[in-house]
Amino acid sequence: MRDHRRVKAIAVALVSLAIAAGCKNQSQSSAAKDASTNDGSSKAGPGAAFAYNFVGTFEVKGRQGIATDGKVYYVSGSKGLYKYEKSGNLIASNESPFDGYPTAANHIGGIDVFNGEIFVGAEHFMDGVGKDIQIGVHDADTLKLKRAFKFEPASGQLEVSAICVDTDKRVIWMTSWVGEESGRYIYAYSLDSGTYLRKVHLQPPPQWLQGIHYLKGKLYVTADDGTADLGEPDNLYRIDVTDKSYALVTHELAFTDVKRVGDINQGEIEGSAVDQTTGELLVLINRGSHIVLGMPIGFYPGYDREISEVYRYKMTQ
Ligand SMILES: [Ca+2]
Ligand SMILES: [Ca+2]
Repeated sequence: MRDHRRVKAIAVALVSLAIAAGCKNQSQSSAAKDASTNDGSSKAGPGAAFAYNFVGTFEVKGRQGIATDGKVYYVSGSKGLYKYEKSGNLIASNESPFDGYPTAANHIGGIDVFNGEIFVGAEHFMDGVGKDIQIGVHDADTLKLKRAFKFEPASGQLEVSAICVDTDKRVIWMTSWVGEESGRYIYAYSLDSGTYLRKVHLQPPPQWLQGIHYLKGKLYVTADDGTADLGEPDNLYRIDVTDKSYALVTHELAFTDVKRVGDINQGEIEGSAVDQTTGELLVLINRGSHIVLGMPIGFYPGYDREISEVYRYKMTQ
């Protein structure tokens, strides 16, 4: 209880500071909205391909995935697709994204965009288990479904948490969040035919994958492997994928600078993408909801709702 009051007091103090500093966020209702201890402390691992410098954040509606073609941002919620101008204005949404799916779906994990089409990792998700995984291909203008590919159950994949397109080899990659295979494998499909190609064994396997993106021959995954209540950061890893059945995993970035109210890290990592026109890493992070084993059990002190934000990091080599 004492902690609760202390956190609230810190939040109120932060809001007062923000207003005193001429911050333009006075219309925002939640104290948590203005809370920020982002100190730029996120650090790349010793074997990282890039250095990452925090640029800023913008709030979005969806809590799952982020993608960009360099012109606009696309965001997925569990049951919605959204399109944003880079200034942050919402310009299109589709809150009936499962219309036309050949098999019933009720959950979207991540997304990617390539050549005017959005690639959606969709499934029927119930009680922590996914089934009927599908790759939905949506029109990037209308956000509506154009076609869908079924997954291959023999792959062993139990869920789809994220998806990306290797635009060079024309391969779609998916991650899973559920089951013993979560993090142990990523799953490959043909971009053109939707045919299942193979799964790749990650060494070592990162825990609880939530995002995947492709950049210049490498894959990158976000892992919800930090326990927020213990102040542990979530992480980004690089996968040096080849034609072999396994691929080595290297630590890229620890997200130690996620915004917070008080001392507790309330952030939970989701999808990732790279804006190749700006050289920025984009990572969707939710905060405020207290999540245990994937289930929201209420809000952290200082929050009355969950806030979904995209963090931007300038990448340099
Ligand atoms: Ca997710
Ligand atoms: Ca976490």
